[in-house]
Amino acid sequence: MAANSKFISEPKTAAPRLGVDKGPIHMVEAGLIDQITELGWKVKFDGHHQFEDINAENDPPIGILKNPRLVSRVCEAVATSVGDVARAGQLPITLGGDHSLAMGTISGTLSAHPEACVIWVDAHADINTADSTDSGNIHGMPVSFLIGLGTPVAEFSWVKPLLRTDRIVYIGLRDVDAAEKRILRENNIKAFSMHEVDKYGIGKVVELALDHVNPNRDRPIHLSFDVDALDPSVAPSTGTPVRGGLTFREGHYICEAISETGLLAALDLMEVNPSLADEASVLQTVAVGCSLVRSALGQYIFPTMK
Ligand code: Z70
Ligand code: MN
Ligand code: MN
Ligand code: MN
Repeated sequence: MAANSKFISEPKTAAPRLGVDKGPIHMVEAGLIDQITELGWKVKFDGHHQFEDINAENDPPIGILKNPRLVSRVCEAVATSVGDVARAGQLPITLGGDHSLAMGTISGTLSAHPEACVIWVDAHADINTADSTDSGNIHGMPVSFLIGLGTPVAEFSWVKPLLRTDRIVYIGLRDVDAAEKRILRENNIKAFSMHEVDKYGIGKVVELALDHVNPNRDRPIHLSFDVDALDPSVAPSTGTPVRGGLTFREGHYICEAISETGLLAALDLMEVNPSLADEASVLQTVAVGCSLVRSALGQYIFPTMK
């Protein structure tokens, strides 16, 4: 790792389903900061991003996009924070929260590391455009904004289309809208769905994913991990659980393998939603979220192995 220092930002956005903004604080209260300090990192905790002046009354839909001003303002603030931290040679970690936040985190990463690639681990492709979305949920759209697909939305004009279609790769997909499948195909965007995870095994899938976006293993990596990529039996407390997901080990393997490259430049751990389940499920999901972050930060490396 370039710098033995990191930054945790803990943004709140208004997801259409309330509660996803409470995920981050649960992970911090579960001891995540101490846990990564224990791994040898120097941690700076930035706290929450809150915009309580924007509410349902003054944030009506734009087209069918829900909570557009709130999502845009939070993401823009997160882009600035993540960009500043990344430019300082540190590793920004963003805990969410709604996955729309990745518009901010990836914008920040690319402002600091234009050559960076993105590994997007998710049950969903989150690549609907303003034209193709059926739900109006912006968490189903961040990738299209980052690439610059579809009709531009003025509210999000600060998002620069800096992400190249050959610098993002998906792992874990299994709930992709028909319009999204078309977008992926037309733009030649590489995706390893659960079908490929079953067929090749997670070790091969991560290797192929890295070969695609990072053939020489020289580009900084932004890992955007939606906890709903994991099977609901592993991570039940999330907004849109979809059965048939990654096992506990497959999820951790992805984080470990990326850690092992030494190229991790930014990490998102998103969609932990403690309001959606019983207490045991919340504790389990929060614990898994913390564990994934630790794996991405090198927990698996035993001194005798290096
Ligand atoms: C669906 C849509 C979804 C979560 C994305 C999005 C589904 N394709 N769920 N992220 N948590 O509404 O565009
Ligand atoms: Mn969401
Ligand atoms: Mn997502
Ligand atoms: Mn998802």
